Amino acid sequence: DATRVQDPALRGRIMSAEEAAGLIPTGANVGMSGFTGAGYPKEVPVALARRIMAAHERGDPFRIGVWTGASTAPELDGALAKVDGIEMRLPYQSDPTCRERINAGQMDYIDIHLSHVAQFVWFGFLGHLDVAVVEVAAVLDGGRLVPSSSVGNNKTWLDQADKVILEVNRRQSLALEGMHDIYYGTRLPPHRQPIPLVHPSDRIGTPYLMCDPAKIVAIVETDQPDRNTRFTPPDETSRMIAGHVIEFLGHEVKKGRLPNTLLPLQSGVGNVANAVFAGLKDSPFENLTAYTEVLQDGMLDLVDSGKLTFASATALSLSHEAAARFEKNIEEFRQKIVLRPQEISNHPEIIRRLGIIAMNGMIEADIYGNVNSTHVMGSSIMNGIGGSGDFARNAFLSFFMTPSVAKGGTISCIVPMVSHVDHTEHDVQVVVTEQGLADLRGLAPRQRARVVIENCAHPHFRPALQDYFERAVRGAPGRHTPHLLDEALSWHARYLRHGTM
Ligand code: 0RQ
Repeated sequence: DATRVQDPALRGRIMSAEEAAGLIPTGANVGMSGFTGAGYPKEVPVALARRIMAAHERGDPFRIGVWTGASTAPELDGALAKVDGIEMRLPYQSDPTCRERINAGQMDYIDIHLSHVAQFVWFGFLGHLDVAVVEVAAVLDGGRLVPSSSVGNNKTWLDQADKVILEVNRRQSLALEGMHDIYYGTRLPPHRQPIPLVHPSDRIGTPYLMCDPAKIVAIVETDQPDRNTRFTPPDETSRMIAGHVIEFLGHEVKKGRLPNTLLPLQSGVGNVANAVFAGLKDSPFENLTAYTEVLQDGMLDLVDSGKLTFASATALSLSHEAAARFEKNIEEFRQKIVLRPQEISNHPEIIRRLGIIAMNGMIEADIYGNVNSTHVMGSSIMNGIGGSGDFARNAFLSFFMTPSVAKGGTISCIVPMVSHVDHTEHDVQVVVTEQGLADLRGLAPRQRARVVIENCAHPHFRPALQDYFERAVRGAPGRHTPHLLDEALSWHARYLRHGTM
């Protein structure tokens, strides 16, 4: 039997993507699975986009709210954005067409801490969830579902939506069964209890998502693969940033502030994150663990090499090559990897308890250590805050990393004042560029400015930053965090006018 739908009663609800998309009305809020290009529905959103386009051609309005775990893929965000089918998007995206529409003011976007999304829905803060469209690896009996390559907010979507559409993906390995840990112990305040997770490998829930079968209105079968990000070997800049981070961790071990196993690692996605994990492979640290959102190639290599003994995440985000390796050795990886709902992978209580070492990318930092992760020149969204805030504020140690310059050296990523703030100076302990590392712990604002400029700024921009800071110290009305307000954002304004800071 080619179908992975074990419940005979539900087999009758298998239908085409077109028929399933026909069950989603205009104006609906739709909770879709998907996190960093893993485990997103691949058929229904494309069929829905066709339906929306046809409606628009007839002159009928048709737009929906799209809620996800995090970023998805061209077949979801891209397809729906291209036909102007998204009224409101949340909580994180990285799709070029979405970005363009959001920045053109044609699509609304709410950028939310990833750990907040599920509880905001339960609190009723975001309105009603009408439909869930969730990819699973298999449908078992009694409403038990084998989750796919990401968990994200699926538990909440299945619980909260009136109607559920499942995409059963035959391409996802059936051996994923048992890799997930879905915690059903969350409650609403004032009835909340401590979350009983004290080690990254703890299992506190069940391996299955649960869904009331009566709510399942459609099942669509697919064998399309996940997006799979292309893996590029770390470049020189990323390797230098990673080198500074690893040297610093070694220093912390020597000082007795960290054990030789470090503490559970979290890292954002991208080249720098992969470089950090590549660097850790050759480091003296042993028996590492990860408590993170996204498991990338670099982390999988570290599991393979035995350096990383256990990784907890909410999604896999692997290259084609790594995904194949993962599938081949999935039985072994299942002992060392667990996928959880994002409200648990990113939970502040757990992050604080475990003492996470958080490492995230940024767009820019200012001389006092405020960090902008999301906006270009103050007003255009890049992706979103993702989980960086969940981790940064609650971590044992929080790193923010970026090359010192962007766009061919025309932009300094260290600026007098950030053009948008995602992580305040209170949440940022270490700033790293390829130039060096600024350890801001225990430093007052003027002390922070000196080390950020000295250690992190590119030599081309360093004198101008020094000059700004010195004049601010002399001329600002207050000397605690000295700024010249007429000038603080002049670097960005100059870039917008002249194409260089
Ligand atoms: O744009 O490709 O058009 O040139 O920003 O920059 O250097 O490739 O770095 O891919 O690591 O992304 C902050 C966006 C960094 C990412 C950010 C331009 C630059 C390029 C990307 P181009 P790089 P990365 C886990 C945690 C928030 C979410 C998060 C991010 C593009 O890390 O989205 O941390 N973080 N989640 O040219 C103008 C500057 C710039 C700039 C870079 N100062 N001004 N443009 N760029 N610096 C994941 C999840 O939560 C799901």
